[in-house]
Amino acid sequence: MILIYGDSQSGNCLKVKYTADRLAIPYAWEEVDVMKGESRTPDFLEKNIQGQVPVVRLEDGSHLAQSNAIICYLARGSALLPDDPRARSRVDEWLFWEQNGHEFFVAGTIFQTVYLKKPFAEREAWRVARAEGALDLMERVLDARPFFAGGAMTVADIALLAYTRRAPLGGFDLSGRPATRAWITRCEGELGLDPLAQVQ
Ligand SMILES: N[C@@H](CCC(=O)N[C@@H](CS)C(=O)NCC(=O)O)C(=O)O
Repeated sequence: MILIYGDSQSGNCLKVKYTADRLAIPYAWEEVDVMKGESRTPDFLEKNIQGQVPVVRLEDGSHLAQSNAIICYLARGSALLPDDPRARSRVDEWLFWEQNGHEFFVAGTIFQTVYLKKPFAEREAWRVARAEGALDLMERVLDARPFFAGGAMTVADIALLAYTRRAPLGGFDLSGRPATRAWITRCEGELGLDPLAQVQ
């Protein structure tokens, strides 16, 4: 059985949980408290030299880090990750954007409000502006199609869902983004997630 090292407040870690649950992959979960520095101990750095969660110990005893690498590995051969090279490239496009154009801004803001307990008024304006832009971009995409890579849910949606459904925790208002809210509901339905969790 695989072992997921994760922080259950972290969207990057929840991506891995959502994917494993969806694919009925058995796993054990070991909680790592990043705020206590548990991802930076010598023992943890042996598992992931990058000093971050999520990390997964695979069946062969090796470790794999980076949330999007992990979910692609878990989803190989399933409908969540198409085999066709062009279809796969559409999934990759959004996975890369999630890390470079969304996570740093949206998750970075949520980190400040949830982990550091900053009031919304003290969020970093530049980061919030970039996050709002990312959420606006998502709204435009989802106005035109039901899922990021086309007509069916893929790991690209799971990657983007993790922090977008928790965006209100960072002070982001999704009420004026109906296509995004409908997509969140669609993904939550596919993944069997409690809709209330998006604002917890
Ligand atoms: N790009 C990485 C980001 C991982 C990441 O930022 N992990 C955070 C928790 S969400 C962490 O472990 N922070 C603790 C640290 O950097 O010491 C991924 O997608 O897995």
